[in-house]
Amino acid sequence: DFVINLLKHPTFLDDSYTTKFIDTTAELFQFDKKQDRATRILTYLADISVNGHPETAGRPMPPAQARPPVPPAPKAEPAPGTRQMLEQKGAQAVADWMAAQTRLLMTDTTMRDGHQSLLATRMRSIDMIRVAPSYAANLPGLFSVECWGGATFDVAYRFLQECPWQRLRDIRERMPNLMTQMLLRASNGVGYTNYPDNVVQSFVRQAAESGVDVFRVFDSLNWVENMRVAMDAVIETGKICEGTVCYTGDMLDPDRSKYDLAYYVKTAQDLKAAGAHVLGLKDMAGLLKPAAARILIKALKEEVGLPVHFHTHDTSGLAGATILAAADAGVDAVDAAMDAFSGGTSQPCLGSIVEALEGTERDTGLDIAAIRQISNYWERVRENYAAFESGLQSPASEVYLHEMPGGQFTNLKAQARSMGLEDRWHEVAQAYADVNRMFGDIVKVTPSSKVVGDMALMMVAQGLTPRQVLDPAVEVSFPDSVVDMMKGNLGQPPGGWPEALQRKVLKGEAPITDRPGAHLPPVDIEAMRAKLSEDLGVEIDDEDLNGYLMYPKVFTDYMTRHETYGPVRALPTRNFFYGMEAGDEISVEIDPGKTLEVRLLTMGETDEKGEVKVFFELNGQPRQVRVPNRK
Ligand code: BTN
Ligand code: 3PY
Ligand code: ZN
Repeated sequence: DFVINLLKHPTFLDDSYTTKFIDTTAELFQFDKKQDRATRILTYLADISVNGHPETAGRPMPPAQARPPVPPAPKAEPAPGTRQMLEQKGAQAVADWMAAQTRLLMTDTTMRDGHQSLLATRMRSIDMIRVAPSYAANLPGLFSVECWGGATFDVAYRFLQECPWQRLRDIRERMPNLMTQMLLRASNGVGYTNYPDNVVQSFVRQAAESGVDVFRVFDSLNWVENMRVAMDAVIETGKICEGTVCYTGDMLDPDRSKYDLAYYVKTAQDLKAAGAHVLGLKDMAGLLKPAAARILIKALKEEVGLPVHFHTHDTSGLAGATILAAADAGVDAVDAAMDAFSGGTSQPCLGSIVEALEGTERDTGLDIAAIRQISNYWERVRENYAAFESGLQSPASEVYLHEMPGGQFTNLKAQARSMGLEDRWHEVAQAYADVNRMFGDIVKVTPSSKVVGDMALMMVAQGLTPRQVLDPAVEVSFPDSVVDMMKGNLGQPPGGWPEALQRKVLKGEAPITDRPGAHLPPVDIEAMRAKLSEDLGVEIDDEDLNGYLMYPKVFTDYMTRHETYGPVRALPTRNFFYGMEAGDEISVEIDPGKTLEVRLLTMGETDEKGEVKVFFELNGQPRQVRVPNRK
């Protein structure tokens, strides 16, 4: 396919793409396929303009006064930042440098966890790429920008019709002085299941090559045994391995002694022994209270000896207080999001932390005016995603009951809504807490959190009590994800699974207790490539192949839609979700320097075949596209 070949053409990848490229690589242009891409984009615009986007139907609209987001102008050439240090001195040198800083280092999570936690992960690449040069020029003192991994990989292909690898390359290129950061679910990659070792290794290699600098690696049960394959693969690339322990429960509650101070220190020491350059402390639900943070951070710093990078969520409304307590206790780096993407189930507000520490020993040194300007951009961006807002209006102390991760909260709520359980949300929250206890009090983070959520929804929907679930005499049909987890296929929690429940779930089948990856034969990756290439009739490069290995069906569906709609990633977000109205005019840059000027003139009546003719002007020339009216 021409589109794919062009986007992946080496000349295009290194961005030396100019019109000269057309002259020197005529073989790519011998069919008039360029026009083809434009037609595909017009087909998409016509379809959305006539039928609406399936994902925004019936959802709140952007505010009437919404204006296109304009990124702040870069103030200067990007000053050298952490990226140069990593390139020139290596991962260990960056870790040593972190530990030697007095100032608090900051990671901006807006482009990953911020929108994952507030907008169901729906932020499109174009909104990130356009502001990346402003970050590079105006905030060169950031530690890193989290912009990849977690749920963003899957959502890019599945819902946004765009290539996650291209997003990474584009951000990397426009932000050459800042380290990019990703979230990696260890053996679960960026998926929900344990992958064969060689798939995990291949994915990590590709992520490093396409532009990831810092890998935050965690396991959904905090089982270090199941993190080694991913951590080793990261270390081998020369990038930064942030071995991460997830925080759960309440460290200072004597009734929950499973996750006490000694547990966290021991896990952190195991991560250090496994080769972590940096220790990640991942409070995915925002449960770490300020008093506990003081004790925990101090102990980790003293007893482990790695720089500590703290991540939390503001669901309770108290995350700012916890960050300041962690800063007092000597944490090296923290995560926060730009104003417009902070608070609630997202990270606490980056600018407010910078302000709070100004003039103190931990002064971040970041330019608060630059932060405000970038945040104003994000405010405009967020307006276009009104359809994906969760409606959560205020802090929720209930988070200490259910312990749901910020990235899951809104998803589970949407799942509950789709099952007609939205007005029984507080029962779902209670059931979630009950399931956690039945499962033996586990770490709940992707994918273990999804299993707990599946079980909780099922109990509320069927009116099952914990007592009934545990009663051997009551027949229960457990969700597949629960059966899989009890088989040991996500690994082992501290202390193992509760035996009676496990027996009931497995109906006599024997669980595994060693690493799930040890039971999965290596995938013949090159055979996969050949087969996929034949099935799709296109060349499959390394990025595509790794996308396919993570999500076979999601990837092939994406490729099939690409045939019809072309590079819709280039559309402004407003038009991607809502199409155009008669008289609207937009610019669509489908390649660097190659821009389509699109005007929608009018839409015709629906004809006898049920089709609508949509009249455009494309770069001044009249064009018509016919699409089915599905309304
Ligand atoms: C998706 O599948 O949700 C994202 C890709 C867009 C598919 C287009 S949107 C207009 C048309 N109507 C549909 O239901 N699918 C296509
Ligand atoms: C993810 O794995 O996507 C997460 O955000 C976990 O917190
Ligand atoms: Zn998070």
